[in-house]
Amino acid sequence: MRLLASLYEDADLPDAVVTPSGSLSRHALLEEASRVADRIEGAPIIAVEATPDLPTVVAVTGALLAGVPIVPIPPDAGDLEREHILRDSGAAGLLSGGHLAELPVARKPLNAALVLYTSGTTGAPKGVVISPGAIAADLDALAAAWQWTAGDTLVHGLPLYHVHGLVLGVLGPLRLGCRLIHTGRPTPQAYATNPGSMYFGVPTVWSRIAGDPAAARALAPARLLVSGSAPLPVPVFDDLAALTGRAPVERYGMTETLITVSARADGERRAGHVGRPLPGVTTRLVDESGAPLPSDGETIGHLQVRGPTLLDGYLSPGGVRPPELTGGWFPTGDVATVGPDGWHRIVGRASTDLIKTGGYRVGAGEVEDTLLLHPAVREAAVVGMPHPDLGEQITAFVVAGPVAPADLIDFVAGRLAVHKRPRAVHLVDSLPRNAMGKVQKSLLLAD
Ligand code: MLC
Ligand code: AMP
Repeated sequence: MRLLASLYEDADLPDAVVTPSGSLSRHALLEEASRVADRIEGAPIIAVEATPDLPTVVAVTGALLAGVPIVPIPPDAGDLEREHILRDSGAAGLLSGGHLAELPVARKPLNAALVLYTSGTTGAPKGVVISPGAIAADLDALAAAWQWTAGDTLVHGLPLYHVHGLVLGVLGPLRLGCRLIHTGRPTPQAYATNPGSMYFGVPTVWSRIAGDPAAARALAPARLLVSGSAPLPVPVFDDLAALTGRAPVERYGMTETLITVSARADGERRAGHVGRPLPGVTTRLVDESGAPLPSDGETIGHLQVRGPTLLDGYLSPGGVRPPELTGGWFPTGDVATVGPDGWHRIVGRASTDLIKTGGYRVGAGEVEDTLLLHPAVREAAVVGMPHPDLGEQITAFVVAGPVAPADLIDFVAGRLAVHKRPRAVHLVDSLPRNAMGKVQKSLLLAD
């Protein structure tokens, strides 16, 4: 079955994709996307300016029709991040608002659907290469778990350059044939005023909705409120359940594996837990040496996943570098418990250098490297401080000459995607270091 199966159905669907600036029927989307496909046919890879709007949906659909891999660019990406993604991906062109700009760089043809740039603990973001088969397997597994059908209307306002908003939030509806209402931004007001049967959000979105009881109550008619991309605080789970009469469905995943674990539409929803593996996915816990640990609901271990939704690899100058798997197992970098009943609880991340803020993954190293480009900055250490709204708040400790914290925040916001800016900068005389000279981030987190 083709990835965007619903587009090939004879029946038109009015308002198949609705956005604040306009909507398209299924046939109109196919027509517009086919025009894009004709223009980019044969390109090895194409960048898309991923504004949360119709032109992005048309561009992504067109590229998939043409079999051309897409690299989405965060629309607010600063020059450093934008240039890195365009250069590293070797994109042959940039589709932006319906226009195609040709780019000088290009690479060998690549057999993939998406290349999503995502942060590691150090260095610049890497391009994760995702196949059409992995996406199809993931969407079909989610359709089964959530009883997600053509009869649904999905509402969300998530960004269109990550797995959550793009793969689940756009390719999901286009594969399964359900309506999509994209609200532009994921505000409580926008969710409350757009009726749907399913809503997607990151915990920050759900926390803001739970903090606006009238907006939360407006979601009561929905079938499914789905939370993912970061831990959903138990009080937010409880408030949503009380206000909407429906406990949220939590699911867990990452760019490299797509969504792998979820609660079921027709099953239990358990606060603080993300459910059981999707059909076709298996998981296990291992210790530091890689030895398997028991699924007793108490033992905490490193979570590994195996299945058809895994990445093909990381984009490299020569092609695609396969991930380092042990017997097919992908190390998620998350620390979890698994109960005898298969329910997973994500305890945290193994590294303090991967921050989750507002559902966005941000590598401390990338922010530190950017701060160090500022002429006044001599040393920088970045951590994710616990934060009631964002989950974690990017916080920088900086040794610098005379400079205002606000200037350093703007400096990062202008070079990377805006959400990677520190929200707090503390100017300090020195950073706590151990005998080896390594910054002791646990001491900064304890401040
Ligand atoms: C603020 N702004 C600045 C600025 N400070 N601009 C320039 N310089 C500065 N110093 C502007 C921003 O550009 C933006 O403008 C506005 O201020 C608000 O930005 P913000 O403060 O960052 O928004 P915030 O309210 O914090 O956003 C919360 C949020 C957002 C929840 C809406 O974090 C979000 O969309 N998160 C979703 C992340 C996500 O989709 N993750 C999925 C990853 S996939 P303007 O113009 O925009 O108003 C994954 C796999 C899985 O994890 O399991 O799903
Ligand atoms: P990303 O690569 O942006 O897709 O981020 C993936 C990471 O988000 C995972 O490794 C987890 O740390 C985190 N994550 C995703 N979903 C959940 C969830 N439901 N609960 C807790 N953490 C989550």
